[in-house]
Amino acid sequence: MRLSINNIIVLFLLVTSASLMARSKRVGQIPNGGKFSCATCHVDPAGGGARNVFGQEVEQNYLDGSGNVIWGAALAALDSDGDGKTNGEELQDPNGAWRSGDPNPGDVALVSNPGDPNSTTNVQLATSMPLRFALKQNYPNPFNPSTTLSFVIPQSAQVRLTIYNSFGRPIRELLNGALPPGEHTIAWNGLNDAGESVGSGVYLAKLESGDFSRTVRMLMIK
Ligand SMILES: [Ca+2]
Ligand SMILES: [Ca+2]
Repeated sequence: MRLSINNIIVLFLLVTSASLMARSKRVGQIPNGGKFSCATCHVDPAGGGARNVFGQEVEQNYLDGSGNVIWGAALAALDSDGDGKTNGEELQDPNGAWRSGDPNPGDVALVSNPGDPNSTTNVQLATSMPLRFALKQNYPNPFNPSTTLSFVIPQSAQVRLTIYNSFGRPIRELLNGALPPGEHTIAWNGLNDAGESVGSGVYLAKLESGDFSRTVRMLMIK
């Protein structure tokens, strides 16, 4: 049979639309896949041709037998483009819990491209838990001569961090002032307010902010 021009055009359109459908189907198999559409997986934003690093990862390891994207914890945990954010963080689904057909997770404005290292979300994940007050155990512990304390405050607040000796007497005010929300780290060099090196023993670090108060025990061993 000789193919007429019309037949060739119809054939071409069928093949093209089939491949376009396959592509747009895969966009729907990635959380917030519509944000960058084909550019999520392809170098050319119009789609087709070479895949970017995320697209290569998906093609090589995360397609099932029918060519469907296997989105889940494993793919979400990788940082395909090496920009310091996991694929899941970039797509607002850090744990890979989203499934095709679910509403898009997180905040679409914060979605960045997992295949483009120049596209990075710098904003706190909209899906992450709200920050809560916390004071972490000092590190190292036991320590000599210095140790580090980390704490989290959920909003801008007046914060005081004081070191007490084992008799409950304050010996060093490490911090007393307003801080922005987030995690903060401060070192204690083992000196008291008089600038003297303290001796071996148990010390307490107490974080206070509004109604919040938390204490950790620290051990200095010389
Ligand atoms: Ca990344
Ligand atoms: Ca990126």
